[in-house]
Amino acid sequence: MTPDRPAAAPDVADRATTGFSHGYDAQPAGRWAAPGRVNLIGEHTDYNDGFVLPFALPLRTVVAAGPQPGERWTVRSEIADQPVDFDAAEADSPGRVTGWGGYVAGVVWALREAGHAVPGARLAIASDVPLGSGLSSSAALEAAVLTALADLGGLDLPAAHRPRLAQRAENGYVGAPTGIMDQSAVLRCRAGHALFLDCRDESVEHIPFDLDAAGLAILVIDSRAPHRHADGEYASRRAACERAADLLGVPALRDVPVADLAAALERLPDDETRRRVRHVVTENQRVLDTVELLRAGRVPEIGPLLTASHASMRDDFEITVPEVDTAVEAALAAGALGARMTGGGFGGCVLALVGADRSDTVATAVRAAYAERGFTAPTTLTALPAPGTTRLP
Ligand code: GAF
Repeated sequence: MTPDRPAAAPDVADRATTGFSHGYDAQPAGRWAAPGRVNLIGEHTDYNDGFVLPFALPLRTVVAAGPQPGERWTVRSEIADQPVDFDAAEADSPGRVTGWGGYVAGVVWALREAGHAVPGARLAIASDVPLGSGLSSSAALEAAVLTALADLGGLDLPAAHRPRLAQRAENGYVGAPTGIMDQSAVLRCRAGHALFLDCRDESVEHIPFDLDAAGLAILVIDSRAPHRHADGEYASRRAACERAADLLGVPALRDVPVADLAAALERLPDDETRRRVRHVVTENQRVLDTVELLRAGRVPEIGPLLTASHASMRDDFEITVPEVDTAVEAALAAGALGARMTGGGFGGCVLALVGADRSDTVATAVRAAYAERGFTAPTTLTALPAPGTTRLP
């Protein structure tokens, strides 16, 4: 997003180092960076054991960290005046540490619960990932902290196990019933690629996503819509999907192929449940179709799938709000090849697939549509697929 701080502000990694050295009067042992993400397509499919296709953003959260004696963790953040400090007993009590510190304590809890000897540490956090915009700032924080603690403690933690641990922090300590997509994206994505993830077995394929070569760009538009009851609505969508899978006698909605959708819908008791199921089943198919097109190098042709995904979220899953619908409509009217809300919904960001030379025109059109409706002006970013979590040199 267009950052609020001046363009000449220090780089995020330098800010984390400075936060550490000022806060602790010492130099960090290392710095770890984790990106935000956007999801190209596949929304609310992850907790249905389905498919998703996110890619990492060039916006990062950086954690500078160093050891601390005993089982004690101290965390400073550039968004807080006071550090958060907790010991093993607090880390072992889910929900005890609240606010942004809860994500850090949650990672310590998840690692300890899995039997790892987590080293005491001092940490300083800086981030360019906007909070509350649906770009996975929480997963970025979890991933950077997890990777820092794993490296500092020399923990035996295979890369493929890390997303589940980070997700466990969020589900079990913070108490948000999210799926596995965001943590997988920020930990496993590769530059220049989208991550095709099967959320049932967590197998991945890195799909080349070379927007430059295709003469295209992804414009990410922060809708700036206030999150309206997002947590409760997310949980209720998840519960509805699980109930529907029970009614249909399948382990998860992933097990309903699109060819069997009509028959499955006939077995469901009400229109709302039918629409929730239709979204998930058709969205899984749209992910598979998008992957096929990308594999064949037919990038512009994914546009209609993105737009169909948005319509499904708006009409069947009912997770969009006027601001995101306006952004999608204005982007399409200004020539975007496809556009959709990305992330959990009820606000957050919209992505639009645009000709590389149309990015400014589309952004201007969205701003104009917003002004006409009296919405808070949106911010925009042109996103290229960036790397996942890394230790910085
Ligand atoms: C949020 C959740 F964290 C993800 O797990 C996923 O369900 C997404 O919403 C919707 O696709 O980002």
